[in-house]
Amino acid sequence: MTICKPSALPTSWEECTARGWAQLDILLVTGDGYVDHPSYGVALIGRLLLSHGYRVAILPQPRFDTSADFSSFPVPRLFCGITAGNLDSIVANYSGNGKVRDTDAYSHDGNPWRGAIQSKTERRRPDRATLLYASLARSVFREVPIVLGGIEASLRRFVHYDYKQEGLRSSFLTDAKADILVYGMGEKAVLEIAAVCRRKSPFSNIAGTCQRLTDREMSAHFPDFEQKNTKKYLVLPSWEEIGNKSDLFLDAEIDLDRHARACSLRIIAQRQQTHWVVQHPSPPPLTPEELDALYSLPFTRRPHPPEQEIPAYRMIRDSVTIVRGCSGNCSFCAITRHQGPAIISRSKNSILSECQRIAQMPDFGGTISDLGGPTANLYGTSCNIGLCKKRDCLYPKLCPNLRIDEDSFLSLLKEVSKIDGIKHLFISSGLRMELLLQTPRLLETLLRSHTPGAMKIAPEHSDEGLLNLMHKEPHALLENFVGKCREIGKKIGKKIELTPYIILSHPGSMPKLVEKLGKDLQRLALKARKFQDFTPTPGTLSTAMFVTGLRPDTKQAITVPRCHSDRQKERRLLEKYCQRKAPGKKAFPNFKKNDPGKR
Ligand code: B12
Repeated sequence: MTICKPSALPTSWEECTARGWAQLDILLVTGDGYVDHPSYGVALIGRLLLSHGYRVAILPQPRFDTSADFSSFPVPRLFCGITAGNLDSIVANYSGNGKVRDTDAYSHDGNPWRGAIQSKTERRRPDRATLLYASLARSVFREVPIVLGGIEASLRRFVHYDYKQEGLRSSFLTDAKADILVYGMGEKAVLEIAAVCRRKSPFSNIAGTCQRLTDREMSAHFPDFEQKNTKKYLVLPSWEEIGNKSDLFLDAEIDLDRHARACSLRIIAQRQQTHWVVQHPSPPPLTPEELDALYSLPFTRRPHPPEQEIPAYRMIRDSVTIVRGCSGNCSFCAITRHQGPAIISRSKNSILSECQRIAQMPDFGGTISDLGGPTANLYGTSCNIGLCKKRDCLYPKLCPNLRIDEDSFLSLLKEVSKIDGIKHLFISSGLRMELLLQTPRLLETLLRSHTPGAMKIAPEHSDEGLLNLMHKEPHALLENFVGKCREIGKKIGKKIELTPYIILSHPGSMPKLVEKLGKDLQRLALKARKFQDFTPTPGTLSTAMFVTGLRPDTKQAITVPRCHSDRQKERRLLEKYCQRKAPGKKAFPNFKKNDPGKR
């Protein structure tokens, strides 16, 4: 099969003219080094627009003390799109404790600075990059619509918390000189925006977007808004009301979470100073066929310019996304509010052909590093009753209506492993334990052949009260799972390593609970190598708990380790346990042989 050498999207006007372009339709600005790979949001959006005939260029990590990099391009004919990159710029630039990161996985050489790493002169990506890039674009491309998108803008579309600023901020639409904001996965919205710009029509009710409207525009867009029909509108507490009573921030976040889970078609409105920030309903998620088409676009799967060394790229270079969406609804994760709870699985043939393309790349090393997504083993799952409003398929226990298709994942692993040139096939994305306990053949196959070193599991904690606040499965399930894995290990004659991911200092936590966690992990002979301090990132329920000190269900007060010393204390405590040797006592008091944990 001959492969014609695709080329990445142009990143300079010279590269555009080299393609014979006399004009540019769309310029996409990103805070990351540019990698033409489907794991990169801006690359996917750029390729999609190009495949629809638009002339699209990418401006990666422009300087922000001058508009020169923006004006090095002609004024785009349709719009200028802005994203901070694959992560929120504050998450990329600062640790959860607000310390400046001295590495940047999404920049050349992992160097967050434009000059030598020691210079620490100018950052490659500014804080709140979306805002700065939008104002630079506005200053150069005066009449052209500015379109915000990507994880940062998406999760900061309403009043949100900024842990670097240690305070609440209004929507990025309020602060940015921009015309419209694309939230969530942006394929359908960005194509509609391009078509509307081509027709030179005003932006109105585009699914998957947010707009900032004056009172007059509000009544023009929604003549019946004043009747406050709650079936049609969800009106959130306003910026002013939240400013006067911060508890209302939790109410707003609970409403947004419920709305996202239910994939509700209500229009959301939040008053912010003199305007309304309005969220139009989200478009239906992509169909599996549309997702397949997206991943079959001719990505080079390489950085551009090619000489860049981007650490995050190394992690995902030979990884394949097989599923979108997650219905785990963990309180500290923003996926529900961004990718959504609907599970979309790609077809086997589409995944196989992507793996074949990777295996035929000249410098392929023989290893497919991941067949994944937010949660790899939600692949192939579906719902018996179609769609419910709660979409809480995994919590507090597996929903009887969740259909798990063990065979489809097993046959996918088998067929990918048979592809010429593929020596190793790993699953590195998150795996849900309660689902694996329902698929013992898949679990055994993963432990036997598809786990790079230790299997990563995400219990996050062992205290039932905290697990409830985190919306995570009960501790007994971890015991069951570890017991099952060790049983399989004996059967296949392989020492099974499990790496538990742990979150410390989550709202509701306190030192005695870390002690308990340390003891529980010891008893299970699990070494916590990966534990992170809770980071109050925008758009999660846990962040709302962090801000208000209240639990979402009862609004009762909870302890929140906010100050550095409290967070350090938790970390030191668990580190102490991880150093200690595990005591001899019986490890799995609750593990019952051959009991996969009834549902
Ligand atoms: C897979 C994944 C990973 C993978 C790969 C990440 C990657 N792609 O490079 C790995 C495991 C490496 C990873 C690591 C981390 N991750 Co991660 N990750 C994810 C996950 C589950 C999916 C990301 C993904 O592949 N998306 C696919 C791309 C195509 O989607 P996208 O970027 O959202 O782009 C779409 C839209 O945003 C929009 N769009 C994008 N750009 C633009 C531009 C314009 C103009 C427009 C209009 C639209 C638009 O359209 C795109 C296509 O639909 C997300 C959850 C999510 N996104 O919902 C978390 C997530 C991004 N990760 C997160 C975090 C915190 C991390 C880590 C920091 C964790 C840690 N402590 O180490 C690390 C940091 C990365 C690193 N390399 O060091 C957080 C980020 C929180 C935040 N607010 O920034 C998320 C949101 C999960 C969460 N906890 O809430 N991650």
